Amino acid sequence: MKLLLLGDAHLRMRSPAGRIDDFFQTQLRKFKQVLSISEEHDCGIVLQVGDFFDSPNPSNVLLSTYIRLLYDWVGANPTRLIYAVLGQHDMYMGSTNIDRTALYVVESSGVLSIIGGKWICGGGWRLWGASFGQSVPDFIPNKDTFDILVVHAAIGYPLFHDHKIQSPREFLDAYSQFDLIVCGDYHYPFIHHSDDRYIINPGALVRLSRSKNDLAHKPGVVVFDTDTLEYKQIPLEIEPVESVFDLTNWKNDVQLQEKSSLSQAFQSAESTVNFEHNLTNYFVDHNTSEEVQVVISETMDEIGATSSGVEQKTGR
Ligand SMILES: [Mn+2]
Repeated sequence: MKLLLLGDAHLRMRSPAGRIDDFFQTQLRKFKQVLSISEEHDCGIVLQVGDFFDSPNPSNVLLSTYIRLLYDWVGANPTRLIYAVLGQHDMYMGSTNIDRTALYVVESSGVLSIIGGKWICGGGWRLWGASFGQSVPDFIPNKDTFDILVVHAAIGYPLFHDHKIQSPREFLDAYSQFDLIVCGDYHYPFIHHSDDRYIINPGALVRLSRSKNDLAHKPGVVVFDTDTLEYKQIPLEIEPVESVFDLTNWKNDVQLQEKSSLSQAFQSAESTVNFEHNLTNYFVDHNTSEEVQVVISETMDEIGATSSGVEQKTGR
């Protein structure tokens, strides 16, 4: 079976700071390229590592554009499907209540399947998922099945001083029940293997910032054959950084560069923050009136941002 591995996509309407191209169109073009590559290489299954969207509630224009695109792709060959987990960007402040998220709408349209803690089975292979913040499914390995994990978690190589991140090797060793681990969250590609077991991050679909790492990033996808364990990194056609980013004074502007790496650091730190916990602390520190607290918690319930309440929908 051939899989197409797709990294963090961060589909969004508005251009990130510093992008001077029509970002929506650029991203759409790239996504179409990904689907074409899946056809060329005969990959019936696309595995997407989370952060499919840049936010849990993108505009209807964005949502319908991608549902239609995938609908046509699946319609041309109904055995095709995209499997995905949720990244923190797909969720409301890390909440595992996914039924109000855009990715759940995409799943409900039948063109994508969210993978949870229980496996989805094919002939001779099993697919498991761990969305952001979820624990990795534990099971007794079966040597007759090829077990695949798709996970959104901080795995990679340090990007800045004191960056605490689990290395691909550590992660691969820690979860030896899997033959292939496909991961996202970290935006830069890597492939690491230990004997016949692989951990792969295909890298983000887009360059989102003017950080040093993003400017050097070459978006691409990975085609992986589970029968032969052969893989191929396929670069996407992209424009040179100078055509898509405003780099005027960039090289001399240390402040701007620092700001960009700081925002990268913050994005990473954000992944360990518990919003509800911080909010409660804020209420205490600022003597917030009960009336205001009620309004805020009702709003959070309404958007599905609280960790209690609606039953968790992943894990099917
Ligand atoms: Mn991401």
